[in-house]
Amino acid sequence: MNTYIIGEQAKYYEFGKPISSNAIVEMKVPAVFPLEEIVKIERRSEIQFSLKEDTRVYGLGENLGGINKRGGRYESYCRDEANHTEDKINLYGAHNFFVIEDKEKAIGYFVDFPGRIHFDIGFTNDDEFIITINGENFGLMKIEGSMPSEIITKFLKTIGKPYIPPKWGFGYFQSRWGYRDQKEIQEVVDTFQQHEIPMDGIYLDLDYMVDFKNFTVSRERFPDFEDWTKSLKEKGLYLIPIIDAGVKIEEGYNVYEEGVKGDHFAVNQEGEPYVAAVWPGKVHFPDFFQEKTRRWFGEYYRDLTKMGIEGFWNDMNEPAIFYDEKSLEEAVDMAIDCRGKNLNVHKFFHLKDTFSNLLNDEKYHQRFYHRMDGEKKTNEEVHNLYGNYMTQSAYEGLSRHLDHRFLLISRASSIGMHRYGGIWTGDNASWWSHLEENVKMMPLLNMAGFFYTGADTGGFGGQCSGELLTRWLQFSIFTPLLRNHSALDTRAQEPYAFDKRTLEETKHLIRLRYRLIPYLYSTYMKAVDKYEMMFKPLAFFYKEAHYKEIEDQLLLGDELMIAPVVERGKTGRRVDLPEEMAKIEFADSGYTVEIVKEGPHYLAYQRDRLIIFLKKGHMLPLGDVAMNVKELKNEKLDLLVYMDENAEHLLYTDDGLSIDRNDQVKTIFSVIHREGDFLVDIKNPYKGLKVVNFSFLTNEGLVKKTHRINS
Ligand code: MIG
Repeated sequence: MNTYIIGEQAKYYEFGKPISSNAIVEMKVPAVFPLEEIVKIERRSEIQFSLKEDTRVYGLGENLGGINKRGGRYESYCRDEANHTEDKINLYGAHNFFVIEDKEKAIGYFVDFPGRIHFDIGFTNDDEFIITINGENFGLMKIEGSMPSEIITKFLKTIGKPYIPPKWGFGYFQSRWGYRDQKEIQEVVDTFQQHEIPMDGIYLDLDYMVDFKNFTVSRERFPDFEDWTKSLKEKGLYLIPIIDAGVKIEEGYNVYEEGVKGDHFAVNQEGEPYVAAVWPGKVHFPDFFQEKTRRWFGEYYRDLTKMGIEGFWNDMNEPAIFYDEKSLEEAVDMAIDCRGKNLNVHKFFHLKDTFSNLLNDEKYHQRFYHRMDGEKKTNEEVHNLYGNYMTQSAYEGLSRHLDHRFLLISRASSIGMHRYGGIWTGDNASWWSHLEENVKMMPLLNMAGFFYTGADTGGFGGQCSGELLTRWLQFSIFTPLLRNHSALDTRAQEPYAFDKRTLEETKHLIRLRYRLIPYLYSTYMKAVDKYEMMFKPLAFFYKEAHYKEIEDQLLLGDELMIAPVVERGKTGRRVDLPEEMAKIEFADSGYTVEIVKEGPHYLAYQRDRLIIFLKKGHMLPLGDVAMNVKELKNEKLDLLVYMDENAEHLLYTDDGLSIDRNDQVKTIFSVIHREGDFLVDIKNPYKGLKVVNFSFLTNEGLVKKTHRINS
């Protein structure tokens, strides 16, 4: 075993010869420290921790089950899981970082391994946390610190800065699997405009392609794609096409032919390109583990950037597999064998299960191989890196094709991929419990480095109600990625597809999102620059056991606390304030503020309101409403200041597009409260800022003051 130090105080234990998981970017410096007794290695490896009465375990990123993972079991193994029910132990991401905390101390661990890992966190035995790693070669990073937040910052430094989207990525996006063609999508855009609901664009699902072939555009359904894309973009609207991992096997299709010629596809045991079936029918999977393949695949994104596209979503890259040739053949043979027979119940169910288990059967992963630095690895061994490398390929390609930032999200991910793109959290459903999971998952995704992220607002599968969409938006207007997306054949989910009440409520919320963009964008950038989470559990900052257990209230940035309603039929909810805060209640016509004392409260929270909390000594900036980010000028800025002796706020006011972030242009607002007066200073006011409307909140009430910028 070798031991290293990474950065400041992250220790790294190397067992055997780990396969790089693409996660750590900071240098490993050899150092000597004692062997952890917790590790046991036989063909598989086991790490054991004992859990005390008050031990909590936070982390594992994209997983169900809330913030404190104790009492459950989970798996790191990227999976196309279409049904996120409570019993599911893995989803699309493999995020092997967690923090164990008890009264005395907190320690963070990252298991650096690209294959299957199982986490039994006090599930089998209440006082035992057992990690089973499916191999002998792996790394284990250990980080100590006084608070989880400090440990997480250290961890984020070792894995490198998260991907930064363009500012327009903070807009609202409408999406639907099932928008048939250009005409239908244009109608969606027009209807948003008629209702004066802002948006920054539309995600294009499978149907824009010809026969599900990556990097093609159906001329039949999208007759003038280039001109349309460009004219939308002039208005500040972006189209974001989907790219799937599988490449259709079809003579004459350039990606297929060049892929075969260049040896770019993952191979079977005989060394032939492996055949699986997904949307296009039979496909080969690009072997993203080869550098030359990453470069090769990344070049194709140019076919679409040439047409004006500046954003993509990479889907099915766990990779998802409907069936493979061998298994389908076996299943069909079995069915034929059953023909005409009087099947007993076991045979019948075996037959039935054989077919339903074809979908995403994990044994396929042993049948194809990746080439990694000249070595052949089964997909199973390095499974969690597939989506990671696909997204790296896209990122590097897009960085060559475009001279500014672009939007890129992926479904499958592992830690390290956060440097190349964001993630959406996959095929959730229009269930209240999934809104709640969305809330709880956000901070855990941040822990794993994924900052540009969000769930399908309103839910992907199932039928959404107007009430659910409104309540969901009351949360997701704070998530960097804000996309309303729904599945084929589900109830229409655009804000105007429900009743008048829902339209009014959702329109109001989406417009408010645009007023929040200066704040959200800055909060994102600060989190990136300071290696801090954007969404934070109360547990990471407040020591009382009571606050540690609250998972449906989150801190956002340094300023806010949010406490969304995640249940049907509510007109209020309990909110626990860990300190005195200003409650801001938005209604159609503006907002009201009120200072609320520390402790538990039952607060009215009507559907047509939005309630957030501002911490003392902090400010909330609110910009203008605009129909999209391009049109956001923010000549006038409202600044609500909950005064302490002084308060300061920093806004990132760069152009939102440059890769160098124009040296991070920032505007700094500061206020000093002295002898009943509020002394204001604005440093480096951004271009176009004319008026700042201050509202100073103190125990004496609200004082308003207008500040004009002389230019
Ligand atoms: O097998 O492209 O998660 O967002 O709409 C389903 C169709 C494939 C899964 C994605 C979803 C997308 C859908 N895709």
